[in-house]
This record gives sequence, C-alpha cells and structure tokens, in this order.
Amino acid sequence: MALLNILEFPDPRLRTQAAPVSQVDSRIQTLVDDMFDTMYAAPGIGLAASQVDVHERVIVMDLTEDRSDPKVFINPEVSVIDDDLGTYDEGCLSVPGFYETVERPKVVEVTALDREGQPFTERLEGLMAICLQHEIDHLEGKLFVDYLSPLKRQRIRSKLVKEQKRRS
Ligand code: QAP
Ligand code: CO
Repeated sequence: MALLNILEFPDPRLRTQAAPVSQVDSRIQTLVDDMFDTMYAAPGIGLAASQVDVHERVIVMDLTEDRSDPKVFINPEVSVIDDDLGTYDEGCLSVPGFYETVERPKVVEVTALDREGQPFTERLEGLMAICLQHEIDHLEGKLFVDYLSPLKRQRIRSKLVKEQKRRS
C-alpha cells in the first residue's frame, strides 16, 4: 500500500505528454496498485499516471461506491462511435474543489491493455465514457479546465495558487 502525491493545477508537470508503456511488468503493476490506493484514499473515480508525476500511459478507474469494479487501461486508444455529444459537471483530483460543465462524445470504443498486459476492447457510454476521455486527456497533458473560458480558468488558477501557498 502506497499513497502517491497528486499534482495540482497549475503545476507545469501536468502538461507533460505521457509515453506508451513498452512492457506491462511488475514495475507497472506496482504503479497500478499504488494508483488505486491513491485514488480510493482521495477519494476519486479516476486517476491518470500523469497526475502522480509518472508520465506513462496508465489509467485506473472505479465508478462504484464500494470499490467493486476496478478498471485498468494501459496504452488506451479511443475512437468515437458517433458524434452525439453530452455534457457533465466534471471534477478532477488535480483541480480540487471545482466542478464545471464539459461537453464530450457520449459513446466511445476503447482498446487497451489490462493489468496483466492482455489487450481488450470495450464500448463505453455514460460516466465511464466521460471519465475515460477525461483521463486520456491527462496523458496528453490536457485538463478539463482547458475546455472552459479563459476567465473561468484564470479564476480557478488564482484560487488554487492561493490555497497552495497557504498550505506550504
Ligand atoms: C475524473 O475525478 C472525472 O474536486 C475523476 O475536492 C470526474 O475522481 C471524470 C475529486 C467527473 C468525469 C467526471 C474532486 C475529489 C475527485 C474534487 C475525480 C475533490 C475531491 C475527482
Ligand atoms: Co482529472
């Protein structure tokens, strides 16, 4: 059991593009396990490795209240099934305390490797589809605040910087 430090906006390390995982070995499995510990402790429903300053393409997710459906996506590739868009009030462990409406495709298909390095393909919709797209954005160095107006983003940035200074 290990808790990892979660980077917070506007930390520039969150802008790093993550590299593909070349081999799902015990190092990656330990990272996955530590990411679940960190996400469940927060608590959160999704976490990308970028958020814990590991710039490799690894995502963990569990939308259930009782932590009964842990999902791992390594090197995820997502394709949009149709161009039907939906909105959701998204949050992020790297943007604590802020929730804003973001629009994304409603249904996607993902191909990825699981914790054992086995490839799988799944069609996702609802919160699963939203959360996966949000987490894949992290791997590209993108945050949900990037979809907001510059004014809203700047307000969130100022409040978080103030809070971070207060804590340090
Ligand atoms: C990403 O976010 C997500 O502000 C996962 O104070 C969220 O787990 C994708 C959290 C919603 C789509 C929709 C946020 C915890 C957790 C906070 C999270 C906070 C404490 C966020
Ligand atoms: Co996030």
